[in-house]
Amino acid sequence: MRNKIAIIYHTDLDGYGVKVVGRIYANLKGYEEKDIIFIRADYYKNGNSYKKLFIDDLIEEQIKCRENEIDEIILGDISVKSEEMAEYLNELSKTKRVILRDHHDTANWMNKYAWAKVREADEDGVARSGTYWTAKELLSDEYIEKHPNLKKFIYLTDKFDAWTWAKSNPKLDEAVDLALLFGAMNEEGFDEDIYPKLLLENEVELFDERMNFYLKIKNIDLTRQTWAAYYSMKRGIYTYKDGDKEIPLKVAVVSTENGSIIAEKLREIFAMKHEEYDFILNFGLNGGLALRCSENPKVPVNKILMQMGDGSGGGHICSAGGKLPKGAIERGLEVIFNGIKID
Ligand SMILES: [Mn+2]
Repeated sequence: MRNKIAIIYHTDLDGYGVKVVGRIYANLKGYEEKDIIFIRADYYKNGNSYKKLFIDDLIEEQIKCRENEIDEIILGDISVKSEEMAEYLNELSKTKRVILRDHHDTANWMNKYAWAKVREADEDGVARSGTYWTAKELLSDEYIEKHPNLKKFIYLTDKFDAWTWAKSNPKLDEAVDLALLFGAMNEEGFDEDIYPKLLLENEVELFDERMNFYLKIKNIDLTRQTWAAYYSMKRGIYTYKDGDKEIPLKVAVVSTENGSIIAEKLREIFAMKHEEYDFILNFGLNGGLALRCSENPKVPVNKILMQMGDGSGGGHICSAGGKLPKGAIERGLEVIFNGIKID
């Protein structure tokens, strides 16, 4: 008899892709919808209460109390934070199917467990997303081929999350559009309007007329926001401490909505204008931080984030995201600006 399955995923588009893939897998394996436990690893509980809910707390709250009812645990695009929680999952993996598929450099330590695979790139060196790795594990190529809309969704999500679109590839504008729509419609909207299309065997347009209208306006606004951010940015020096060594880094500081997309677009503008910065720091309007740098950085931005943020979040060598140090946004900004000398 089938019990329950838990799917644990990140809050962004790639995390949502893990939910989609996990949900399809669960249905194919005969789990009923009511027996799928969806656990969204949201940092904020109850809107903006700022109570940190690390994924470890979520597992503590939602898995431990009913572990006997659960047959399978899928984690994708996200990893646990503590060794203790990893050991707990390792114990569960002896009697249940536990799998973790992530691509964040900061989670590489989890590779010591047989059930966890954390890889940033495939054998050909192509950067890959959490959705891509989870789909590879849970769905057959044959199934994906038979579902053209799902195939396209996985492709676009993968391209977006691995930043392949940022290399000024107009063919991948649709990947950015998908992320913009996700930002506007959220998980609930995608469950209602996008998910049913992914289950069809005939090809249909993923975006309807009203979505296309929104995207047209949103893209114009994004361009305007990007240039506004560029002209109002602060340029300064951030001192990164590596043990006793101090490494001065040239930083461009901006604050925008759509933090990660604009940070990415700014990277292009810098390249276009031949400006050299060691990294771009984008303060989100909700206390989030998005850090970006070009390839082969002096210091990987995921390391800078660990020094600068509250210890949550994580990411990759050239792109990382997290949150300001504990306390009010103003206090957090102060802590960071104390570490930055503005030109
Ligand atoms: Mn991801």
